[in-house]
Amino acid sequence: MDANIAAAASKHPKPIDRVFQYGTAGFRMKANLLDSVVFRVGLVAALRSRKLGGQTIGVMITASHNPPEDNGIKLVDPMGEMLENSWEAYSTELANAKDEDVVTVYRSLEERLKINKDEQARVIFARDTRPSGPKLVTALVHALEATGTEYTDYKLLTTPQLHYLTRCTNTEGTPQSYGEVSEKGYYEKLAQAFARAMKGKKTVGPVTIDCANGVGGPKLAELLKFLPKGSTGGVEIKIINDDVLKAEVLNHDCGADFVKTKQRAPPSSKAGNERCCSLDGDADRLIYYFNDPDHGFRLLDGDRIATLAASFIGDLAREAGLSQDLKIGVVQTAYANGASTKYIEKTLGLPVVCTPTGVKWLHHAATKFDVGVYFEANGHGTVVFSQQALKAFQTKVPESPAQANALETLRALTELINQTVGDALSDMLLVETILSHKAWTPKEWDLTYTDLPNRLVRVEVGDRNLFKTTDAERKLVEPQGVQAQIDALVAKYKDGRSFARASGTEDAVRVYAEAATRSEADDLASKVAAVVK
Ligand code: 16G
Ligand code: ZN
Repeated sequence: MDANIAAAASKHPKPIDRVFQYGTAGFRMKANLLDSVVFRVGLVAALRSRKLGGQTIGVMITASHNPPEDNGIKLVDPMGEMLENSWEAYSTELANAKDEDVVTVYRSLEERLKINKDEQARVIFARDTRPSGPKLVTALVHALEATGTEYTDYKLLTTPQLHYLTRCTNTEGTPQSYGEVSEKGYYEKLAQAFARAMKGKKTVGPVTIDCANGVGGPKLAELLKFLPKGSTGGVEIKIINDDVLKAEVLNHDCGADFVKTKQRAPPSSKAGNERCCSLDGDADRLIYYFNDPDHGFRLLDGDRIATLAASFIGDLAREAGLSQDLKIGVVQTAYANGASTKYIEKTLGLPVVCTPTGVKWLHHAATKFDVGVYFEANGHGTVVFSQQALKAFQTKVPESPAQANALETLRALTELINQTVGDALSDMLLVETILSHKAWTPKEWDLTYTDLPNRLVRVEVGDRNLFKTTDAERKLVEPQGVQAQIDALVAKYKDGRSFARASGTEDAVRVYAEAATRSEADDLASKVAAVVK
């Protein structure tokens, strides 16, 4: 086998002088640099599977909201979760090994991690619509074949679909079965749960969905075939930006990242005051928005989805007579608007936990609740339910028709929500369900609280690694003295809050600031940026 691995490795040489790092979202860069990385991640996937007794590991080839010429790769653990933290370092180690050392490092990891050489490795993988995908798949397959790994190529999928299939594969035939192990199984599960959760409620008008010209487009079109039709019990969906044939349009002037960072609708969107939403390039992020006749463009971001979901599920738990038994909480990052945090704590009466940026941190914190709602402001998030919550929804004997109703809706939500990872398609159906139950237009949703004006600035610095944070990235410990200067600035502004952190995906530091007025938020952000520079 060593000879096979060495021979295959030599077909995927590492670019000289490149240092790779498994970051917040795996490896991500210009696609033409990725060949050796993908090959070696294939080796890591095989090791990880064997380490876990032959459970199936997921591999996703995508660069999400990045431009079309980029690509990336990340690993999915057996229950559909992000790769365990310590393995990021092993992936980084193997990705940076010299070509001639690949086998040695592979065997050394096997030894250090006490991996059984005879265990059969199993991997499933998929990719998004980027033109570089098929070639990278070849590199991955070379690694899987050289290591004798059993594999299934699911071709084109959204990232959350691959997470779903990973979990289904590993739970098939057990009481924890997560669903049928097929793409069709995913659509059927979502569509059936949506029909149950809607319970014949009416959706208020159509929703326009911008698919970022990514893999979410064809997959949403597929999902539509399974969804109930008509505004009663169903939803009318208008798809835009679903061109996956022209490579250059992916994420270009559209998609969730464009809408969130530019704070405007995609130019291609002709929407009036109807609700619209945007997915990102691999359909794991979702942002809603609409045009308010009085106030113009209004963004309903991840914080809004979190508050909507938490309030709805909180109400259902109360109606079901379960609010005393279940701990419901919300997980956010420092980027969450201060007004959303206040609304959750004060109006909804629910606890909020803040974690560092990156889905793995939020997800982990959310699992500490019975119902853990987590969303990043950028639209990435989901809801996770504990075993105790699932059991309570199944076994609680209702004392009234209203209780029975609430329990049935809760059960449907646990099927509708993709609990493995944030899933734009599943989150969209969740939002549509909630708006229908509340008979809300986006305007009513928007009126639940008022965002504090805020500003995000990207600051180019000499070395971003000098910036070290604590307190869920809300405070800098290094460089020394910088935090004191930020504190002094913040103190001068009403409702002021600001933090600086090194980006995990770009060579820059990000500064976030919010304050009582637009001009104060802008002013605070630029002053803090000047301190950081
Ligand atoms: C990654 C994260 C995303 C986070 C972003 C922050 C995952 C799957 N993705 O894309 O959640 O918001 O990084 O980027 O965890 P930054 O560190 O450059 O600000
Ligand atoms: Zn994404």
